Amino acid sequence: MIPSKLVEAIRDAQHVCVVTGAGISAESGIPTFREAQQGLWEKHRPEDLATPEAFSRDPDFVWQWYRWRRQLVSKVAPNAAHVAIASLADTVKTLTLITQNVDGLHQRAGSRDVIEFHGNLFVNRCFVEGVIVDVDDDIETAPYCPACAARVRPGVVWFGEGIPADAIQRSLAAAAGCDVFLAVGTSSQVYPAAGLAELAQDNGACAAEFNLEPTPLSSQFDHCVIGKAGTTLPELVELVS
Ligand code: BV8
Repeated sequence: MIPSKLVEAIRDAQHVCVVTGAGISAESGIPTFREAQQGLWEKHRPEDLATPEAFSRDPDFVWQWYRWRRQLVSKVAPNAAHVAIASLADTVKTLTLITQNVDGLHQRAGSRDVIEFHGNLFVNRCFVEGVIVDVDDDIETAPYCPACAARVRPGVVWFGEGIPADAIQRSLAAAAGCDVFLAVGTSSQVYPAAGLAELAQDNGACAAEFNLEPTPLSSQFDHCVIGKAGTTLPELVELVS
């Protein structure tokens, strides 16, 4: 059930800011971070694998986890929630889409100018220089940088690493400047991404959470829409259009 006040707020909005998390890709078949890890990595928490320390310790093991995720993402398609957000951008005056996901599914659903807050699975960087490198990444072991021979890592933001300057600047501006803020499919546990909702509300935005279940931040939102994003987002777009 989408609150009519939320529909009206979006219709009247000059700027809508949407932040998505792993839950929006769940119906495409991508396991979320909170679900038990699978296969080789089932004994490891993502927080322990997605770190520079883990990569330094065992680059090939961490590399294989990302390769497995790239292969999985390559086999799936965006779902109705991704498509709904892409069409919402054509319905409202200005929409800023910030995603914590690294799967590129928003872009494949037609969203443009997506802010990839935590980078992208399909970009590779030199572990030492940080620059993007063009390597064959469909191999079992972490490649070597063609320039300096250091190991190559996935172009994602790991725990303990800063958010790319452009992404954080654009996201803070959008959260502080929007009239409506939507948090979709995120457990709101990872910062600074999880702090964007509060920044939006501190600046007068109406904030709504779209999730399967309540999260630690649910009580701070103006609206909480419970349900699968693949159902609730298309319903929202239908009502707003
Ligand atoms: C930073 C990319 C500082 C990699 C990710 C010690 C040192 C430094 C920092 C910290 C520290 N201790 C804590 C921190 C802060 C840390 C943090 O927040 N830790 C947490 C664990 C407490 N943050 C950081 O480290 C960040 N950097 O602080 O840097 C700094 C500053 C300057 C200079 C240097 C350093 C960087 C964090 C980025 C980590 N990288 N991803 C990769 O993908 O491998 S995080 C990763 O996890 C995701 O990107 C996402 O952000 C997060 C998972 O969250 P969700 O997306 O919400 O997914 P989750 O599974 O949790 O939840 C899914 C939700 O969907 C659920 O609520 C579920 O109910 C719902 N759902 C499921 N199905 C559906 C659905 N909803 C709707 N429909 C459905 N069908």
